[in-house]
Amino acid sequence: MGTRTLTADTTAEAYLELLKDRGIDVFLGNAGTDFASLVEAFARFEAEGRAAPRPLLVPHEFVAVSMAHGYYAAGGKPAAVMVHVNVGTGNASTAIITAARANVPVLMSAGRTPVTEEGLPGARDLHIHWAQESFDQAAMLREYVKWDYELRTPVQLESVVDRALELMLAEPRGPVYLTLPREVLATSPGAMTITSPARRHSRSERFPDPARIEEAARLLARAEHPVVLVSAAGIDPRAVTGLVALAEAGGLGVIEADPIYMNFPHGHDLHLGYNQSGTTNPSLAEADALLVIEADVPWYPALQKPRPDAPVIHLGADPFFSRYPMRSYLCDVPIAATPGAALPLLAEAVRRHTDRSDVRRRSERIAAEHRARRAAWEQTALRQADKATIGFAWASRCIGEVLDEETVVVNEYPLDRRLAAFDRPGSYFASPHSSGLGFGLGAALGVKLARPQAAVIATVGDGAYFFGQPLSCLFTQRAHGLPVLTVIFNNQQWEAVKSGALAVHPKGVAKDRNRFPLSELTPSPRFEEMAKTVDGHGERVERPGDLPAALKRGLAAVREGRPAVLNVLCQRAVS
Ligand SMILES: Cc1ncc(C[n+]2csc(CCOP(=O)(O)OP(=O)(O)O)c2C)c(N)n1
Repeated sequence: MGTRTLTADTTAEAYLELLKDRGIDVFLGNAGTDFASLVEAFARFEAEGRAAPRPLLVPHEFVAVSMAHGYYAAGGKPAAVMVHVNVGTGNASTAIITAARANVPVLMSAGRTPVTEEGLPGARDLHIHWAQESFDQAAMLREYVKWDYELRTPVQLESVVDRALELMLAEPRGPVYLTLPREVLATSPGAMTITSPARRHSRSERFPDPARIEEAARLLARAEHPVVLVSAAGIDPRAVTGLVALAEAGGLGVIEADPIYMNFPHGHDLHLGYNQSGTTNPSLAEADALLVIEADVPWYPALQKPRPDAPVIHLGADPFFSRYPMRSYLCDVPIAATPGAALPLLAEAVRRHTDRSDVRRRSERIAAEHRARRAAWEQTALRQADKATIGFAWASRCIGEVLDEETVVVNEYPLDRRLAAFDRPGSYFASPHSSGLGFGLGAALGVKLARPQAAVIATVGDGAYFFGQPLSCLFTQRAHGLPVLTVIFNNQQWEAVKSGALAVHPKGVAKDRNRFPLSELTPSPRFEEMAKTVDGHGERVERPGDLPAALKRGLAAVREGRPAVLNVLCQRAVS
């Protein structure tokens, strides 16, 4: 059992050495006066060539946490984020909600205003030190983090950091919040010996209840139209392989329900398409057995429910979504398990229970449906090719055409998965369902940080672009060498807000007069010009025929290391 002695002058130095020892390589910071000893510590590590997490300044907290999110989703490693006291925590909070709902671990930390008014190193010396004190700073995030704590003394440093990491990584994962008072960071920790490597591991697969696997396999095997609905299993590539094996073992059709990852290859014959943004997949109506995998909203009950006699199986690390206040999907067979571990077992059981000729019959029928649906989607896109205005379907198809082995897309709403084929695990990330707008731009930078070789494309609406703190993102792209191609689907409105009004008031005055106050984003800015502020490449694209070449130019710019922004003037439906 190894130990290591830290040679740190301050607790800040010891903290960073400890993080590095525990495998935290990235420290995304949005600093204030609470960072005094961390700034000094990073300077020292640099001067002395000592190992520490890489510090990256990110000029907005929301972007920093979104980056940590993308970094974990694409690379499987958590990052540390630190922000300035209560005000920085406030700015970060939307992204913490998103990480919590997506079970993404983030070591979230913040300074605390100095406690002492005089007398100690680090005591209060600015007006903010009084006004930025909170009674309970962590209260702001407590509903969305798995644990919060304050480091009160360096004596506890190792125990506190290890507790944070252990809970953040225990299933289901999620963000934790640690506050670090300025005086504590500034004090000398004295001689400090830590356990190294750490002995507080909490990564542990959850294997399924064998009886439930058998029960599920029997139900799926005897159904004539068994259907899988999946949203978020694909963060683990093993789950994708397991799902392919399962679908092939039983002749199961797979629907991706508002997918936030690539869960099942789009081109696979058993892919039955998507259930996206308040729409219904036609296969839901005929399903006579349903397997829901890591899907909080597998269908929209107000639009269409499965047949009442169809048994429903839910599989996931937490198939009950315990942190959601209300959720009422029927569940005949719960399987609480890590999909990457459970799916191969379920595939094996389904293979045992299913008659080969049944599998062939179902698979052939689904494959024919798959081909027919794909052909219809393709027609929708092609019909938009020679319109005066770019349509969302055409724009999505053009993006689909530039995808290769190196490309990764982070999609905040507009890209239509039906028209851009993702077949590789880890090639697609979308906004988690809590949908704190603006996620996509920062998450794309995190993906690029985790996968420097990838060509990363962020697809966002003009609304999402505003929310994503675009100038902070462009700064971060240039400052830290993380160039990304941002494609703005600019429909000059918040269409989601307009559609919401129409859905609730289908015969209202807004519809009658075609006036939707609080949803119009006009006059639209020249977003493409923003790229120039960081020596990037910017273009405005208005005609369908111009988009393919513009995308190629944008990708060429990012391959040269320059941020690129395409401002694509388009509409969802074009006539
Ligand atoms: C932080 C936050 N504020 C507000 C919303 C509500 N909201 C959901 S979608 C949307 C509009 C998004 O606009 P855009 O990205 O242009 O896409 P469009 O709706 O036009 O397709 C808004 C304001 C939200 N989800 N998150």
